[in-house]
Amino acid sequence: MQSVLSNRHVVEGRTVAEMLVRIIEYAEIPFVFGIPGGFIAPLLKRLRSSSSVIFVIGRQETGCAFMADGFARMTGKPGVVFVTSGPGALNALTGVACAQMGHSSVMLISGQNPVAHAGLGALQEATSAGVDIVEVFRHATAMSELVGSPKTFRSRVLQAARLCAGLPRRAVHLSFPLDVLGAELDDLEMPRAPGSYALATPVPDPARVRAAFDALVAAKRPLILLGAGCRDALRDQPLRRAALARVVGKLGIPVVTSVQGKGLFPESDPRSFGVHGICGSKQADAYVAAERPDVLMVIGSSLGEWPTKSWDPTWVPAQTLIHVDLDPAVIGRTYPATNGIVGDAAHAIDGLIAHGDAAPPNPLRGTLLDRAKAATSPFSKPERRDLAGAPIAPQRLMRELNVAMPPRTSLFIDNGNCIAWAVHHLQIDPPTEILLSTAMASMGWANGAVVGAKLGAPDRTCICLTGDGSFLMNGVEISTAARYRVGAIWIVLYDNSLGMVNHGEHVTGNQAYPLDDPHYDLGNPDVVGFARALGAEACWIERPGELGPALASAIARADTACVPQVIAARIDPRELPPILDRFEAINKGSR
Ligand SMILES: Cc1ncc(C[n+]2csc(CCOP(=O)(O)OP(=O)(O)O)c2C)c(N)n1
Repeated sequence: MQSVLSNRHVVEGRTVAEMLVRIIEYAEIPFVFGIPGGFIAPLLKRLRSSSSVIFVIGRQETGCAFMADGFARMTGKPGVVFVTSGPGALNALTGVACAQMGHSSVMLISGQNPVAHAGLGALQEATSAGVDIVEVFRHATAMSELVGSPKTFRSRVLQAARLCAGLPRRAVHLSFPLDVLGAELDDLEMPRAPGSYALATPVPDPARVRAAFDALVAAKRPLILLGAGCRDALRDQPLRRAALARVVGKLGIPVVTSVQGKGLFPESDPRSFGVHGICGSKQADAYVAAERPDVLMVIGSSLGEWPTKSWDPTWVPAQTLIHVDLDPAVIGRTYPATNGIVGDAAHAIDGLIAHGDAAPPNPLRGTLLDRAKAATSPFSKPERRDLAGAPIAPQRLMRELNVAMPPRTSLFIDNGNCIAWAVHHLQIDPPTEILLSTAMASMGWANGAVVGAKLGAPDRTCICLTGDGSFLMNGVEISTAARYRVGAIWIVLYDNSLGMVNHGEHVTGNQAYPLDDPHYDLGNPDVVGFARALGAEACWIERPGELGPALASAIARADTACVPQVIAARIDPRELPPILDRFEAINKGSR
């Protein structure tokens, strides 16, 4: 029965649990990730009878939250996770916190003991008599609340949906006592798509954008930095991307991205100087060192540790820093902004494009930029990209990966040396994209995220690039992928070590420990055997030249047979990852 309010709908089923699943159905969210447990029994029962929502049962709740994060990033819809109280919720904590810090829409729904048992020592007690799950998540999400009565159900769910689906995206948590899940609702009216209740994003003040544009044009050495906050503005927006490239080309303004924004602006574009920051491009470093930008416009980056090279003060102009962000709290946080603009990236970029199209070209500056780029390689040790022999040099492997990835690849980078290899050595052009979770930087993140991503975007090639330690931590979600026939692909950098830690200690310990020191070695795990046992098709590659054919056949099998694919590459642990500035920053911080 249709309500008198056109955007509201009367739903079938009377209980809170039935309503909750119904809302997910109406929002056209096809998957809920999670692991069952007694305190969410009414939700599980309702999920069994859903005709449009599949319950993707993961192997560990952290992985479920990672999967939801990957799904959300691919689809723009919230990734929903159902877990039980106590260990179920606690296991999800790291994954949910990664989503919160990575601006990804993840909604965690946990169950807990019935209200009548609160404080009486229930199994997996979720109040302060046990582990207070709502409080735990309050410190790691944008909202964590107990829905203690059917009467507050509607307002809490709408509030959570608003926060989760609006920009900037966030993680939220709602916890339901078992008896509340089973309780009947008086009011069955709910919005058809709760996400549509997300607040409109603030539009940047046009006068300030104009002033920013004028400053860039008047500058002697301008620079634009695009962060991950530009993803919605530039992903799947070829016209806006092309227009931006046209304008910065015409005006001779170089563009860098943050680590998280890598590839949002095509890195092969003549005006791109790659990533500025830890593991970034040597062309970006050379440009800011030689030219010392006098006007810097930052769009959609919170200017945290990565893009600022651990808050290096030297590259940021004192006179003119224009900083555009949705979150006023980050504007001017690291460096004083002379023109702080609260608003979304799309409008800011569109403003620059409109003014730029009307402005005269500056071919002279373009020539200077061409020269600056030609003078420096983007790579710290370019010759190592050609290394032959086994084990494979990671630099060489990245070079080969760049060629082997088909267009429209979504490459999820885990946390370990693979960040450094990928961020420094890959050149990413849309529609291929690179996704990272470098704020929380949890090992294992990409291993789960790639599964949710491929579920959300089956037409894309979804690859997880991971170290072997991270693979052992969360690669178990291969079993989930096999169970639900998800053709996600893993490339495992196999060095039999927690390499990043060993390399960091090598560099900061005056080389007291060799690069292949066995202290952090993993005991030669057979990761190919592990992957096969979980249901993947898997192979080793040992030498340069083997990745291309292996990846081509993995992609074909992933998409035709829908079987997860794992390629384990034996890499040389003696190659130093290009992340030495971060090792040095840690070293300084510990003194
Ligand atoms: C959950 C978690 N635990 C510990 C760390 C600290 N840490 C960062 S990288 C790393 C080693 C990763 O090893 P591996 O996945 O094998 O990648 P490699 O660096 O060898 O390429 C560790 C322990 C972390 N980031 N996340």
